Amino acid sequence: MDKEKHLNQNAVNAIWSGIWHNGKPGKFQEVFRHHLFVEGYPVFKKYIPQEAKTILDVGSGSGRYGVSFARDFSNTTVYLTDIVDESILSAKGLAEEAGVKNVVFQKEDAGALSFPDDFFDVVFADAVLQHVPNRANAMKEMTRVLKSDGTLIISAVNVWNPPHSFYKKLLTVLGKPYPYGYEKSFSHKEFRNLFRQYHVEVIAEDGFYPAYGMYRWKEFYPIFKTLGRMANRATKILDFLTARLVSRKLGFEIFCVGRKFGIKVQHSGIVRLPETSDEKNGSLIIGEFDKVIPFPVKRLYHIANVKDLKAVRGGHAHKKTDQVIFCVKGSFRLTMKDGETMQKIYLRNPAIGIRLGPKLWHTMTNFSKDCVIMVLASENYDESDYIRNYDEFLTYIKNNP
Ligand code: T46
Repeated sequence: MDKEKHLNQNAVNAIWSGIWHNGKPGKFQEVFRHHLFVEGYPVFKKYIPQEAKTILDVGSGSGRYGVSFARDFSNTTVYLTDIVDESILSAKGLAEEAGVKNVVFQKEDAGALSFPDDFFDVVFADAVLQHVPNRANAMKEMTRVLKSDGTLIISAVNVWNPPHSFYKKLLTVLGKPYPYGYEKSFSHKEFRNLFRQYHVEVIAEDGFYPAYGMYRWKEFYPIFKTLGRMANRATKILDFLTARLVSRKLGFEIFCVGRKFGIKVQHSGIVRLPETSDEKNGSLIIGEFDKVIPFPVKRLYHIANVKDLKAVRGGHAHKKTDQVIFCVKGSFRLTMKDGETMQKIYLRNPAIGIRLGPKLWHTMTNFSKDCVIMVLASENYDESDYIRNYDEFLTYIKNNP
């Protein structure tokens, strides 16, 4: 496993502005020929829905992915964004060369995007999260600007690509420090957990170019150029026989594709609390009631210490009480029924609450051992406000549409 050096955002920006500054005009076509891109692009492309109208490329770098999406999805507007001016310049040059017009260039910090909520059909970030010092902010922002049911695609270097880890070690031993020594390698498990934490349902996992780690050794011995190519062919055959198992597990880069969940039942909604966080000092989540809670709050209660993991709580609806439910620690499953539609959601992010309006049947199950729930309610406790029988609930909503 990598031992990451922690760099702040300015230091990371300085590294990248140096890299793109060297990408002088005239060399732009080369980025399309780079092996990593040649291997990666077709694998990413198949996860972009044909009907996507807006794609955000976060940390677009040279622009090779964003420009290619714009070329291949001509009814889409692709927003290429990067925190480094030199990257934007490189990407603009590439778009000009490729002759694509359906592109927008914007300087953006992945951790503080200027776009409104629920704006993009696809948010794509190739090999960016591994460079971002504040990953929580970047995840929060990327999922904020993504539409409900939109597609999130995030890739990073794979912790399970031994040739790459070895390459980094060898550079260090030879006194040639790896320029991105601070980068974090990811596993699929980490991606899955991260996606779930931000309420994005994982729909696919993939990876590409397992041989790249070895191909890079050509820097030390030229023979590895040939061996890397041979290894690449071998992995392609193995992938063909194993439904891409080798690339998915051992790819130099791996990625996760997810769909942002949306509320499908009536009388509900998502309440997002602003959050500031950093990897070292933790997070601060703020709820100014009059700004974020859609009703005046009269009561707060917590549910905790659920010892029986098979416990079932809730199993009722309210006639008048409006509520927002948060999982401040651990996780649980919330099932909601409005009489026609049922929806199940795992709550696990303390900054994301679910509104439980009146006339919405709700049940809480699958509690983690450490689960702590917090509920804000519009009314004080009143047992006569509860409907605790499902048939009665159905009759009630029929008579009180
Ligand atoms: C809800 C879900 C999300 C009170 O006396 N005062 C209160 O403020 C509350 C919330 C409960 N109680 C009494 C009523 C019951 O005798 O505490 C007992 C347990 O309540 P209940 O079985 O309703 O707990 P849950 O977890 O099933 O439901 C609670 C809330 O009651 C309910 O409004 O929407 O959490």
